[in-house]
Order: sequence, then C-alpha cells, then structure tokens
Amino acid sequence: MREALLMGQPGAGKSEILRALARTARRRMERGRAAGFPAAGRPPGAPGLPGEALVLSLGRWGRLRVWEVPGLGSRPLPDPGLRWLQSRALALAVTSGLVLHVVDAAAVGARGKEALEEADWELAAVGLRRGDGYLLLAAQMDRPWAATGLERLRRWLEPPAVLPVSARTGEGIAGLLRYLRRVRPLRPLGSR
Ligand SMILES: Nc1nc2c(ncn2[C@@H]2O[C@H](COP(=O)(O)OP(=O)(O)OP(=O)(O)O)[C@@H](O)[C@H]2O)c(=O)[nH]1
Ligand SMILES: [Mg+2]
Repeated sequence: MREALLMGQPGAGKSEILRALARTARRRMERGRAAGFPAAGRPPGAPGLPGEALVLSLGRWGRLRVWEVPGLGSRPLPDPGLRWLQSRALALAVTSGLVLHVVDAAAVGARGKEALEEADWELAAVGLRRGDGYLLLAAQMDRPWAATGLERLRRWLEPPAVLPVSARTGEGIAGLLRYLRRVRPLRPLGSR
C-alpha cells in the first residue's frame, strides 16, 4: 500500500489534521460522490504501538494509508519503539513515501525561526530534492500570526508545494483530500 506520512514537530497539528481528513472523507462517502473510505488502521510495522492511521480508497490509484509519525522535536523520544517508527518514516520520506510536512504557521508567525526545529529544515530539504513527493501543510491558519508564518515558510523553506490548513475551521482540508486523490504513485527516488 502507498504511504503518506504526516510528519512534523510535536504539537504541530498532525492528529487534528488526520481527524479532520477522516471527517471530510466520510462526509464525501456518505454523499456517495467519491471513493474516500476511511478505515481504522495502524502505522505499519508497529504492532501494539500507539498511533493513528487512515486508509483512503483513491479509485484508480488504489489505496493510500495516511499515518501520523510521532512528533520530531528537539529531544529524542524515550520509547525506542516510537524512535523506530520515526526512523522508518524518515527512510520512506527520502525514498518512496508521500511527505505531508506539518508546521504550525501561527508559531512561525509569532516566534520566527525559533519555532522551527532541525527536523523541519531537514524535511524541507527532502522536499526540495524530491519535488513531487512533498507537500508543506501550513497548519493552524485560524490562529493569530498564521498569515505572517505562511509567508515566512514559503520564503525560508522554499517548499515545492504548500497548502494552508486549519483543522479548527476546516480550511484547506477538502483541498488536501483532492490533492491526495490526484497525486500519482511515486517512484523511488533512485529510479528517475
Ligand atoms: N486553533 C487551532 N488549534 C489547533 C489546530 N490544530 C491543532 N490545534 C491544537 O494544537 C494542539 C496540538 O495539536 P495535535 O493535532 O495534537 O498536534 P500533533 O502534531 O498531533 O502533536 P503530537 O502528536 O504530540 O506530535 C492541540 O491543543 C490542538 O487542539 C488548528 O487548526 N487550530
Ligand atoms: Mg498527535
């Protein structure tokens, strides 16, 4: 199954985006319009570990599992199982996974570069290198300073693609679902 990875700092807004996406996909399905069916899932390779994943059926591109990668912060997580998940996600990020890089735009607006972790710069570099396998989700757009943060993220991280979202208001969530439906299966980086 294809993998989409919600990655970013602890508290960036990954879980809320996953929930909002599940709600939107379910609503679409209920209206009978599109094949978005969320099902319960677990992050791959993580039996018994906490984590959330959403499986979307995307018509001719098959199924896509969107999963939340444990937050990449300034300190390593104490649980080796969660660190293993993070390293597996990073490996997929540079090879064949679809990277959904979540950054709290309001925090960047209010605190500038202080609000970005090393992992954010590294993921952005993966985005620059990969191009089509990367989407920056500028999250929490309903909060003060988020517009300033969005402008800075565009300038500083030079993302090949960016989508402003708010799990609170629903801004950008339908657009994210459309993006996931449209994106083609990615070839591993080395095969281009
Ligand atoms: N106003 C507002 N608050 C948000 C939004 N998204 C998330 N939050 C808040 O930000 C906090 C962190 O959100 P989460 O979605 O749990 O963050 P996360 O990235 O999953 O964090 P970890 O799982 O710890 O890595 C919570 O208190 C949310 O209520 C948003 O779009 N708007
Ligand atoms: Mg979370």
